Formats: sequence, C-alpha cells, structure tokens
Amino acid sequence: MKNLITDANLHKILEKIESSERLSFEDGVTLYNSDDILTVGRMANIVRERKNGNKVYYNINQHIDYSNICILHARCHFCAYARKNIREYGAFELNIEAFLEKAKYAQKNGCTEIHSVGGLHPALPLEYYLELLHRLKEMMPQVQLKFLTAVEIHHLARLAKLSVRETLFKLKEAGLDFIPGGGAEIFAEETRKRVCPGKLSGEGWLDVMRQAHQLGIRSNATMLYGHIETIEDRVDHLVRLRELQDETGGFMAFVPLAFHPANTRMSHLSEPTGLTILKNIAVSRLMLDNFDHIKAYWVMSGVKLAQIALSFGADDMHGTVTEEKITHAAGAETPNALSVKEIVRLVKETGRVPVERDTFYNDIVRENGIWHAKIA
Ligand code: V47
Ligand code: SF4
Repeated sequence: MKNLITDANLHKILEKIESSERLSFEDGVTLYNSDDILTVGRMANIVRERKNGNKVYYNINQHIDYSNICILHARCHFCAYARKNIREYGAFELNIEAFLEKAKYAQKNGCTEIHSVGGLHPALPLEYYLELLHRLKEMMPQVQLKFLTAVEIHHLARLAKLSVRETLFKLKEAGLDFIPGGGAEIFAEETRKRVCPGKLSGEGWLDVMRQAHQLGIRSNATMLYGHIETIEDRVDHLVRLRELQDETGGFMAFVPLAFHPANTRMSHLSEPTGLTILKNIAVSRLMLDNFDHIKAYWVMSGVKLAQIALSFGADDMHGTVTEEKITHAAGAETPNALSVKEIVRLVKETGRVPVERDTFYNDIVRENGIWHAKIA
C-alpha cells in the first residue's frame, strides 16, 4: 500500500494505523487537507475491516417524529424543519393515539426500532413523552425505542424543572432504550454560536450524554458538517467525542451528517460534494478509534455514495427509515424509505455481507414472520 500513496504526509499516519496507534489532532487536520482520498479511504477501510470484518449492518426501523414545533425555529440557521406554532404551514404535532397508530403500522412491517425526534416543543410536558414511551413499550415490548436527542432531553428537564439525571431516569423507566445522536451539530464554540445561537452548548450536549451513559442508556453521536465550520472545528468535534467515549464507553455509532442547505437561512451555501462526504466518513473512522460503528446515513449522503462509503470506513447503512422529515424539508432528493431488498442489493454488490441488526448491534434472526435478536 505504501507505494500507492501520493501524499507524503500520509506515510506516518499509515504507520500509526498499521500499529493501531491513536491519531493526534494534527493527524486529523492532515487527513482532511489531503487530496489523496484513495489513501485516506484505504486506511479507513483497514480500521473498518479490523473492527467489523466484511459485515455491513442495517436495521428495519421507522422514523416517527412527534412534532416539528420548536422554540429555536428562528435560531438554528441550518434547519428547514422547525415551525413556530401549529398554525404555520407544514407544522405538525402527533397526539399519543396518532403516534401509536403509526407505530402499529411499523410493527406490522417487522420494524425492530422506532426512531423519534422533534423540535423543542414549548408546551408538551414531560408526561406526554413518558406516557408515549410507556404505552409503546406495553404495546410492543420487543421494539426498541430510540427517542429524543440530548438537546430535547435537556429542554424537557428545564420544562419539568427537574435535573437532567432525574429526567433521564424517568424516561428510562418509561421505556426509553437508546438516544439518537442528533443535536451535536458542531461543538466548537464560535462556530456553534454562529450556526445555532441559543442552542445547548457542545459541552452541554456532551454532559447530557455523559449522564445518560452513566445511567446505562447508550447513544449515538453525530456531527453536522459542510456549512461554515473549519477543518479544525471538525477535528475538535471528533476529539471531544473520543474523549467522552474513553470516559464512558456509551456511544455505539457515529453518524456524520452532510448539510442540506435548501429552505434554510444558509441556503446561499453549496451542498457538500461527494469527496467531502467520503472524507468525513473516512476521517471519522480513523479518528474515532474507540467507536465500533460509523454510519453511512443514506438519507443525507445519497444512496449511491452510501454504497461507496462502505469501502471508505462505514460499516452501517442505518435502516429502512420511512417518513424522514428533517433532511427532506431541506431539499434532500433521496427516497423516503429503502426496502430491505434494495439495501441487501447495494451491500452485496460491494462484496460484503449484509447483516440485519437490532439497535444494539445484535444480529436479528427472522423465521416465519417472527424475529428475535441473537445476543452475542
Ligand atoms: O439534530 C438539521 C441535523 C439531525 C439539517 O443517531 C440537518 O442513528 C443536514 O441526528 N441538513 C437529526 N442535517 C438527524 C440525526 C440522525 C439521523 C440518522 C441517524 C441518527 C442516529 C441520527 O439532523 C439534527 C441536526 O443535527 N440537521 N437540519 C440540514 N438542513
Ligand atoms: Fe429546533 Fe432542532 Fe431545528 Fe434547531 S435543529 S430549530 S432545535 S428542530
């Protein structure tokens, strides 16, 4: 592999990767600045195969958002999804019965996970979320409930005048299984203030996750890239996630999110290119040596690039999705859902092995329409 390298700066990094040595902040910057995308990708592929062999994970999930009404509707400049109140065009709010109806449909279709997030709703009380989780768990105990970003949890705690720990505890008791990785955006203070002034800080986001992990609730992590952030901001974000993972070990997957500018206050910016998307997947695989999984989130990367990303560090295609709203509000042209057949076709064409997983990366076994997780 050494004689295929066209960027001499990458030789030392390759040596570190081969000896499983941790990369430094400076190495991260070097990787992002390199034009030798194939070497960066090959190195990420080494780590990806070391951790996950030839497997590509996916799950049968459904996204069901409860509401896009958000007190920060005018503050997150990258968001095309939020609305001020229910009277605004495109606003929605699901009552518990309507949510349960959608969930029943998901269950009938063999879903193993419901992924649900929303805006920072000004009025829905903590009891709404607790009852929703409780009734879902009662109705479909096998289905894993991946609900509420760290930012939403912080907001619910404030509304309920409870500590974050107490709020997390109540959510867990009600049936919360897992926390999705959204709301992380970009941690670097100055950039964060420019793209989402007034939002929970990066340290605040990390602290909610720290407390969740301490209570035994596992989560994912994200980074929103391709807007005004610098390369140093991206590396800083990855290093801070790596530090928290050293401390708690609670993160399961990292999901790099490609910015979609349409209908946002940053619509003058261009979308991240294919190379930028592949580089973010590869560099995150290389920097996050203590994360088991990197997702190629096809809704944001595009289906075709997600397939290629499987050779650039990603080992997980996310899921079948159905009804994604956040990226589609911002102009995504990807489909609303992918069938298992299509995911399997995409994966097999790369020469890898598609593996249906549950939320915790246990393999799923299906027999005669019934499924169970094979606990490793
Ligand atoms: O929190 C908002 C981001 C996130 C835009 O944990 C945008 O497995 C791009 O977190 N362009 C929600 N991104 C999505 C998310 C997620 C998705 C899939 C899997 C997982 C997981 C998590 O999307 C938001 C925000 O960071 N976002 N607007 C936009 N215009
Ligand atoms: Fe609200 Fe989340 Fe959109 Fe920000 S990104 S405006 S918190 S829905």
